[in-house]
Amino acid sequence: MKRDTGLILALDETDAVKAIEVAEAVSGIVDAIKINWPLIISAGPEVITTLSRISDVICDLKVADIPNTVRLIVEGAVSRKASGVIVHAFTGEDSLREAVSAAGNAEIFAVTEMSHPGGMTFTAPHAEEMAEMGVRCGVAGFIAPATRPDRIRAIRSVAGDLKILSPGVGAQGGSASSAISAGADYVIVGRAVYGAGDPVSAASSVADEIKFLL
Ligand code: NUP
Repeated sequence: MKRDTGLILALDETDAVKAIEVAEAVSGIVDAIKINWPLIISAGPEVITTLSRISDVICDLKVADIPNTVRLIVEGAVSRKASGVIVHAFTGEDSLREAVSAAGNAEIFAVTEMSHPGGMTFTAPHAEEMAEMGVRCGVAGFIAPATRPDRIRAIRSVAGDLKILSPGVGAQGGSASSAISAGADYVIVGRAVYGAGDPVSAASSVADEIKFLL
């Protein structure tokens, strides 16, 4: 995945027609489009391939399963032209290794600590351990919370040069510039962009906010 603007759109729009419109409109401003179950369930998995003609696509499937099932899911996403897949790290080393192997040239991003308040209960206390395991397993990077920049710093201290993608900007209260300053390479922004009256101007203002920090 390139890094021009450091902005990844989280396209959780469930109206497929509107989703494609937003994707096309912001394609020059974002480095990738991340899609999640809301759009995949409403539009079908072929939306991965459709969007891949517009931008790099990261499938945020948060895969959390036994190694064989992880492989089947990751292969399915990559065969539809996903360039990255997000998986949970808490499933352990065997599942994470299988994800990396199934991805081939695509990138696996492991969730270390979730951005919502509930993420502090079970994910935060083990986030550094999960990141250490991710490094051993050969993941491309980690998901770490923009809502808690100090936790991005903690994950960065383990992640070395691997990528950190940070959700939680805007609607969840995090700030794009604080996340990048704390060590994130990319911010992931959803509602504050696709839900804005003018998604292009909303995306541009996030890109402007972080451009001198990249
Ligand atoms: O910890 C996480 N927090 C989070 O918000 C891990 C994620 N993958 N996400 C996803 O990022 C979430 O599911 C949504 O797709 C996006 C954030 O969207 P928004 O809060 O900017 O609308």
